[in-house]
Amino acid sequence: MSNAPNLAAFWMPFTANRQFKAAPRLLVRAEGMHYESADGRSVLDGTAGLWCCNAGHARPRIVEAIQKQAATLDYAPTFQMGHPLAFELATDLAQLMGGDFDHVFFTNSGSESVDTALKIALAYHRARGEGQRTRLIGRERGYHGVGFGGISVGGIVSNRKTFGPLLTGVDHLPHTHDLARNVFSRGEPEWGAHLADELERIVALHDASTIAAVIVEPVACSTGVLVPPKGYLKRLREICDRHGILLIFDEVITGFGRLGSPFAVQHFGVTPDLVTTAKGLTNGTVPMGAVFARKHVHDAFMNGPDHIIELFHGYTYSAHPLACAAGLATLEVYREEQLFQRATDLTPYWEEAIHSLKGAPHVIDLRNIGLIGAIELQPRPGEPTKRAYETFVKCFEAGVLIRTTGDIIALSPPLIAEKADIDRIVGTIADVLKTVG
Ligand code: PXG
Repeated sequence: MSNAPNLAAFWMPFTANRQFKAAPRLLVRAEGMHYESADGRSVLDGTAGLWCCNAGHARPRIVEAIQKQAATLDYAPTFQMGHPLAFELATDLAQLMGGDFDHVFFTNSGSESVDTALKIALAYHRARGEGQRTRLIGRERGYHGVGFGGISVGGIVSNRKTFGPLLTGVDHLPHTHDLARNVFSRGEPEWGAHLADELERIVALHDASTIAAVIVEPVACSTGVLVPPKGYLKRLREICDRHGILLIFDEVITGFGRLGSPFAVQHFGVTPDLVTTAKGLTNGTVPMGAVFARKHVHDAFMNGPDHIIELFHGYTYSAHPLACAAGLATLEVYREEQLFQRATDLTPYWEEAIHSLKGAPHVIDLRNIGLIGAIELQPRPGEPTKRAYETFVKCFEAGVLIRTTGDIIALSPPLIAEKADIDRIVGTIADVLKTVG
């Protein structure tokens, strides 16, 4: 590469910087289902970027909306000021979520959405005279972004162990992964609903009067796709109800059609009190997150004198005009192309394709839900992650972008994928696994 940039200055996130810079993988263009690499190769996107480009790349309607907005109103404050697109987008989102999720708080990322939801939960109880409810309950192997709130309730050891004591007053549910019982599950596994009852044990330990909220990903994706056991989420909801605890669904990945429904809320038929989102909200084009609050949560804040700010929280870029324009255009594309329905229609084909890898070298489990798939590999003895990483590099060289976490391959193609794209993603992985030691 003659025009290769100097790679030194960019301290890359969640990356082995020295390894990457010794053999970089640069993307220079994207359209539809494909990236183009710096060396001019077409790379099929098996991961929708980082689980965010649900409508595929460079969609003209979204591109044009961002361009037009940048030239019309580049920035406007939303503290004691406003601009129309923010209200329009919030209205559209509330409608898409349905139920009594009547209010939307804008952020700029999933991590900020999580922090916002946790703060709303604490402030909600205080506003109702239950300010002693300060405990937050997360789950082992959960990923809720990288803010101090998110890593505190999160359960990914590497993301936590380096950063000190984190938030105090946090406890964790057990994760739901059990290969001995649920190996090669299709959709929701049969075994494990009773793991929700661990919340009763946590309540008994701390007393319900000290617990503000439980936060879980409906499907735990970043940790390697842990699909909730049948009935598990419903049970969590029942226990939260019994004890006056708020339930937060972190839908940063499951939102916007990944499971075929607009949100996991509809897919599982379980209604939490708050929902965090980001990623697919703008199809990954402009950073934006949104927290959905049900009426009772929002209304608990609307009690004091009118001139008093109800929630001392927000970001310079909450409801940024470019993000709002991108969000509105994204929702139009989802609607007009019926992409959530498309994801539903593709799910059986996707499931068969993923499970066709049964018997492939190193594969110890396959699991799927909606347009999400996971291929768990046997780690190399004494060298965890290396087998999956090698698979990732070889797939990229063969023109397919996959994502790995530990020794698990996680797949989440854009919802515009064709069956032939699915065949290519899975076929490339099958071929590569034969060559990986
Ligand atoms: N919650 C969940 C459930 C997420 O998946 C976040 C919060 C944080 O979002 P931001 O926008 O702050 O990154 C996420 C992000 C991966 C991967 O490869 C997953 C995420 C981000 C980057 C990579 O699994 N999820």
